[in-house]
Amino acid sequence: MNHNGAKLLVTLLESRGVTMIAGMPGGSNLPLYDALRSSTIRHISVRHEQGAGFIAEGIARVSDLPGVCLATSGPGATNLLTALADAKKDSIPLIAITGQVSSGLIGSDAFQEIDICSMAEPVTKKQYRVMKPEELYTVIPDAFRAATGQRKGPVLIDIPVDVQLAPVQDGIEIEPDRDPLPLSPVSPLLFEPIARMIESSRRPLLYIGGGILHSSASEEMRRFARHHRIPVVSTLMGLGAMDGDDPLFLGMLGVYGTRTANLAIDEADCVIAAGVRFDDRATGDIDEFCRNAKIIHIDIDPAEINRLKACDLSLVCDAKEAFSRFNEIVKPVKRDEWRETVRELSRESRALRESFDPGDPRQIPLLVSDLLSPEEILVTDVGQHQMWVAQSYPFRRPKTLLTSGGLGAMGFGLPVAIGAALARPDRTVVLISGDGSFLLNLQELATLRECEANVKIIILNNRHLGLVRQQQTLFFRRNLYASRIESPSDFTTIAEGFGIPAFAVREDDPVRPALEAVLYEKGPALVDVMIDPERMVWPVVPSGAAIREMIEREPPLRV
Ligand SMILES: Cc1ncc(C[n+]2csc(CCOP(=O)(O)OP(=O)(O)O)c2C)c(N)n1
Repeated sequence: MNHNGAKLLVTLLESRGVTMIAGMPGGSNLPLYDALRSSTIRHISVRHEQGAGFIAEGIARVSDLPGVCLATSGPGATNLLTALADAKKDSIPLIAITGQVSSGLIGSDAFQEIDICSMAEPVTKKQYRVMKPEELYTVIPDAFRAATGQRKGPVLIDIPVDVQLAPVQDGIEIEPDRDPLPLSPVSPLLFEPIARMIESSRRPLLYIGGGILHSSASEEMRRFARHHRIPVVSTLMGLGAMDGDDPLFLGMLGVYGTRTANLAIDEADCVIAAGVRFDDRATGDIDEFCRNAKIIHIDIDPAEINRLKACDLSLVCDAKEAFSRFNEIVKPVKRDEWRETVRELSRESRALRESFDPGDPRQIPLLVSDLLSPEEILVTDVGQHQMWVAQSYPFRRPKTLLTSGGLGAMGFGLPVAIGAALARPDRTVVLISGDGSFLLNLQELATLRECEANVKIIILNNRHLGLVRQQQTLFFRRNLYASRIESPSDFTTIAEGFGIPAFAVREDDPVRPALEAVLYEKGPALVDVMIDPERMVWPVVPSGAAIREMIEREPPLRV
């Protein structure tokens, strides 16, 4: 008998390849901190547990390992919930460890006692309450399998403080690291009808999402699209899977999608939907979505098939395997008319990028892309800036965009950028945020300074909750209420207060020199760029409308 539950947990995490944990100590997890002190795992001290959850997500989003975060019971644990929900919606592997009050006090409404397992139930794949330290021998491998298996996601492990302190018998073998359970092989016969459907279509189109990135299927999917000259549209989560500069790529579809993507999918007669969930942000009115097309749905999660939209053929399969197979069996077909239509749309989408006027906020992501190599990582927060980035930044490589797709959580940006930069010190990580979102986890500037992660922050500052202002303008008779930031914050002074070098760009100042200063500065830096608050995200699809019914500019005000 030579160690306790806490030491055992840390040893098991080390054995799974965990090198970093983000967290904050408190009464119910102090034995874990005691054990971490002498471990090889680097601890990242956050200023708010939501930051810990998002830092862990940042680590997971750029690596193949789950991110790990740690909080105390009660408020520490509840502060993790937003990040867990975010990870669940975007299928990000995350292991959240929470301390719990002593097992004898559970159920007594003790100080900082919260039933976090019940609270986390809808936002995690699995929850574990560990009541004996020896259970960790099975809980930890199971938790890693659940987080990384098939459709990835978050899990929660709750450990009462007395279980962390309880002595552990030596001599139990640590289960060697195992890959998640492999999917049962897909019968080759199932690919055939899909291949025939694609071959017989006149206007096929690929509708791709985050699933392509999760299964590292970009290369196979790109080969398939190029070989058959099939155009590609992407969800927000799928950006980077197809090369943003490829003439076959028609952009992001959906409510804030590009005109070209929305028109193309409306015209297609066969839509190959791969690694997507038919999210309402992508589909608009789901009944009208793909109205002219047969739908082939490929997804690793059987629960997604026919969940929101009935398909004609489906395949429950890893996307990499699916496209490898299609690359072997789908025969090329001549489709001259469709090729011409796609060429036109592609020309239009290119021309659009070149026609931005100087005050167009989409110029800024474009400028950033000029200054960065395609491998660098871009993180966004949530709002207009997120949509401008998605519409204009030509993501060329997989996993170079990190964004809160499913949950749309403001405050995601800074901590996720920190996690990504810690996991990929070889990359530059650029955060494009809004002045509203940035304030939600601003305290993590202290973490950024402390861990010296290479994060460059660009705030597109419109002195508004811009996307809210846009909706109030378009759909609430311009009744702007609570969307104007009445006392704008001085972000350069704030950043400097945290020890981060900062620059400001006024509305008519040139942006490029400041961007260069920030991007080429060694270590973290921030630039606060003033933009015109009147700018909108165009096109936009009104709530409930079909995505072809885009509003392409502001309609006259009807009072
Ligand atoms: C945590 C959270 N609260 C509220 C919202 C609703 N919301 C969506 S976008 C937005 C405004 C974002 O403002 P800002 O970050 O300044 O970005 P902008 O739209 O101006 O680019 C709000 C309040 C949200 N997505 N997340």
